[in-house]
Amino acid sequence: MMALPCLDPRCALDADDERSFALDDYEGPTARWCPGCGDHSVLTAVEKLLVAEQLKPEQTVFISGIGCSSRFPHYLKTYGFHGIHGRALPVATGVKLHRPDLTVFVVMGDGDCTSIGAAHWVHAIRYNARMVAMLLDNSIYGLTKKQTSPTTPRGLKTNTQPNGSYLPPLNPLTTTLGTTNVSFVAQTAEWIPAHLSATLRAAYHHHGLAFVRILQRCPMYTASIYERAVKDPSLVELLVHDDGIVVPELDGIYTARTTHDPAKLDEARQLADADDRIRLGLFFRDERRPCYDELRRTRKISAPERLALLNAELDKYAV
Ligand SMILES: Cc1ncc(C[n+]2csc(CCOP(=O)(O)OP(=O)(O)O)c2C)c(N)n1
Ligand code: SF4
Repeated sequence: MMALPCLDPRCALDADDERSFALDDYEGPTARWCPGCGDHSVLTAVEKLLVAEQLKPEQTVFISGIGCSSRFPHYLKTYGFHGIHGRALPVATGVKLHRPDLTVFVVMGDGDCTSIGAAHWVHAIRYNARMVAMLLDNSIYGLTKKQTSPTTPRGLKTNTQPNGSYLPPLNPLTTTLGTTNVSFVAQTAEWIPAHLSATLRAAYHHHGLAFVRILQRCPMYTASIYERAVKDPSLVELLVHDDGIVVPELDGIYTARTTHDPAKLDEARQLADADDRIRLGLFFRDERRPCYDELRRTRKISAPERLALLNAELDKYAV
């Protein structure tokens, strides 16, 4: 889908901008994640997306909470906000409301989004402001060194539950798909770069809040979780459809497939609920759902106009 023309007057200022951007224009300092951490792959895929879409660094913002994954904005030369644990989504919604001309990306860990940030998560999905929200799910609190998170698999031993996690893990896909006004839900895996890139591209072009759960390896604390699936493609099933995420490079490698029309919400919920295998692809998309940032958009007024309005109000009380 074509990006909407921006209504913000500031955009008109650079209509003649003929700059082109290379990787170097986005790449920040060397990332300090552990060797083999899946966050590196996500950063690479995001940088490639920025180049492919030629996003202006000064009009792109990455907003995160706190966690290993939330260090993301430091490693890019765009604007960034490394904020408060669990609060990336409300900050991002505020940014998008006030600066509709910016392209907003959100980076959250599973603790960040689905634990302390859970209330914000549900409401941000309902608000459906235009942004890409990435959940980098390594099923653990990484930064604070191996505590159980809501997505930790049952039985996995952690520092807070040394006898094994007690409860079945929360499913971020079904939770998101169950939220009123949800408009885009996809799942991908950072160890399949072609699928990751295609998913981020679809999310970027979505009109609304695109929620992408990225299965992420944490070799430090949850190395065992995706070990088998990384080596054996038959353990991964792709959702396929002409309106879904199409990745021809994976034909012949990932042969387990289910055809799913992303317009079908009930089917998406059923597919997301099954925990017998890893399913990747576009579960749901509906671009007709209302976006809060568009409904609340007001005409920008200049400082002299604002002053005139204020004076007119004050004049009402003049004696
Ligand atoms: C309000 C608040 N509560 C708790 C913390 C401590 N804390 C920092 S990061 C974190 C969890 C990080 O885990 P996750 O969000 O899954 O990201 P990861 O490090 O795995 O990428 C916690 C509990 C904090 N910084 N602020
Ligand atoms: S602790 Fe895990 S999530 Fe954090 S940087 Fe290391 S490998 Fe990555």
